[in-house]
Formats: sequence, structure tokens, C-alpha cells
Amino acid sequence: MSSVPASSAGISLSRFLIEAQRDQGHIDAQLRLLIEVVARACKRISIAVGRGALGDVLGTAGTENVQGETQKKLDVISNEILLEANEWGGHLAGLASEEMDHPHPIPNRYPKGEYLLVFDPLDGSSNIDVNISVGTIFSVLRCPPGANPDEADFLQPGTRQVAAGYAVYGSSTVLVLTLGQGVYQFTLDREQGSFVLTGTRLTIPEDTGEFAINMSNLRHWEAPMRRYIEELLAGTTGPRGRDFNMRWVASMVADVHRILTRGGIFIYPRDMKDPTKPGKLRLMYEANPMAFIVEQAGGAATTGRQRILDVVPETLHQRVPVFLGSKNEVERATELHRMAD
Ligand code: AHM
Ligand code: MG
Repeated sequence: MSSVPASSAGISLSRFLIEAQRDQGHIDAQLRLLIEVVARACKRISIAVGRGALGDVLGTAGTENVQGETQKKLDVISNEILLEANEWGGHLAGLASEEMDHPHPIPNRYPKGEYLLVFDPLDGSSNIDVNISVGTIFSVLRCPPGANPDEADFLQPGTRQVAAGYAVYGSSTVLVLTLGQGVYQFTLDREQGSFVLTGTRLTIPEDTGEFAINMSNLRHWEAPMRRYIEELLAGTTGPRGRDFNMRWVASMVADVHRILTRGGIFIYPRDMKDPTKPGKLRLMYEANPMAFIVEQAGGAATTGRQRILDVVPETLHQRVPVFLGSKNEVERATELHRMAD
């Protein structure tokens, strides 16, 4: 990561966005407002997560989402915070979330804008109760002109994203953002209540000695996936001729944030545990925004077979295998899958 140049020290997210609009013309007023509003919602989620057991926010909500997963109280609270913050500002035509079966229309009493917002309000939520980092992931698309958006209008490939980002609620709260012109990091100044620029033009090293995967699924993987990990585990006497270390937080935001900070490869492959599911992670609000960020930082992101950003979604909650991070490792893993096909 490039540290912040002295001339940019203390720049707030608001100032960064105003300059991106006014001086560079990278964004328009609606997109600026959208990012500001999402950041404000992330601040509120950060406060709720940070209260932990003091806030009556831990544990399950007693409901399931469309994917049959038990919702945590904080999943539901975070989803509501993002909905309430975003629906009245006039910058959105519609929203969709991991926690809602169908897109959420903008109520008729509010003006509609040009953008669509898709998000995972609280990723890694199995980690909430044990005080491990969780996060929010979001992706911004343009609404097709004149559309009163329905689900089909959201089903755009990741190449059409105009912005993407995530917040990690960890030892500090960090917001990582791309507007398609590099990747920037902001850290929440808890005393001031604002996000401050702490990293510009983040880059992921092309080579790495670190991989992130849930190894307990090894017996369910496809042959090329097993071969790739066996190569890494073989160490200095194996085909790769060096040692690799493993890290797995089980919060995608935290694992991806580590990779943006110091490199690595993150993999959630397809497995045969449930052959009806082509992977665990969701394309539109997990894989696509992370793939956009990783590519903007010079890394690579594939399904093991094709570039994630080129996948044309068929459904809102579609799953895909995910291989992302340091370019040379993603290319090696992808090459093994292609050779096996
Ligand atoms: P979630 O959106 O329901 O929280 O699930 C996504 C999470 C990712 O954050 C993480 O990489 C993965 O699922 C963890 O999976 P596993 O439980 O197999 O380790
Ligand atoms: Mg998630």
C-alpha cells in the first residue's frame, strides 16, 4: 500500500469525494451522495457491532434468509440501517441485499435516482458472537434508463460496476473503496466520527507465500483444486520449491483486507458437499465487489475458469467459486482448472 502523501494527510472521505467529483470528474453528485450515505451507515453498523454484549445485538434473530441461513440479530440490524439510510436521498433507483429475497424498491414518497446498490450488510456473521472481524460489502451499478427496476435490471456483470467497497469492523474500522480509478483506504476516526484517508492506490504484490482457504472441505474439492493446494503444502521439496503459510479468518472482508495489505490468495472453490451449489459465496454482493477492488489493486479474480467480472448473473443470489488476490497465484490455480477441463 502507498502511504498517504504529506499533502493528503488528514483528508476526510467527504473531501476525497468532493474532489473526485469537482476536480477529476470521476463521479457525479448522486454517486458522491451514495458513497457518503453508505459510509455513514457503516459508521452506525460499526457502533452496533462495537457495543457487543452491551447492546443486546448478539445471537440469532430467529429468522432465515432466502438462502436458508439463520439470520443473526446484527445481520437484520445492519440490513435495516443500510435500507433506512439509503432509501430517501434520491440517489438510488433500488437496493438489493443478501438478507432480502427480492430487490427493495424505493418507496413512492421519495425521489428516485440513477443507481442500484447491492450489499451484504454483515459478512462473516458467524464470527460476531466470538468477537472476530466482520464487515459490510457493497457494489454500485447504474439502473437502466427509465426502468422501475425489477430483479432483471440488477443482473449486470461485474464489469458494469461503477463503484465498490467494503468496511471491516476489526481492531479499527476501515473503509476500502474503488470508483474505478484505483483503491483507497479510509480509517474511522472514532473521536471525530469521520473516515480519514489512510491509504492511496493500494496494490497487491504479484507473488505471495500465503493462502486462505477452508481446508476442512478438502475431501469435497475437484481434482485441480486438490492438486493446487498439494503443490503449496509440499513446500521446498515440492514443485513450487518454497514454503507457503495458511491464514483463514472465515470473514471474507478480513481475509481480503489482509490480502490487500500484504498479498495472498483467497479461495472459496466449488465443492461436492452440495453439488447443486457452484461455490458458497454470492456473485453480486460478495464476489463482484471484491473482484473489482482486487483488479483495481493489480490483483486477479477468477472463478477458477473465467474472470469473475465477466460472469453474467442469472439470479440475484447466485453463487460462484472465488479465487482472488496475488496475480501469479490466481493464474496458477486457474491454469490447473483449465488444464483439467
Ligand atoms: P456469510 O455471508 O453468510 O457471512 O458467509 C460468507 C462467509 C465469508 O465471509 C467467509 O469467507 C466464508 O463464508 C466462511 O465460510 P466457512 O464457514 O466455510 O469457513
Ligand atoms: Mg457474506
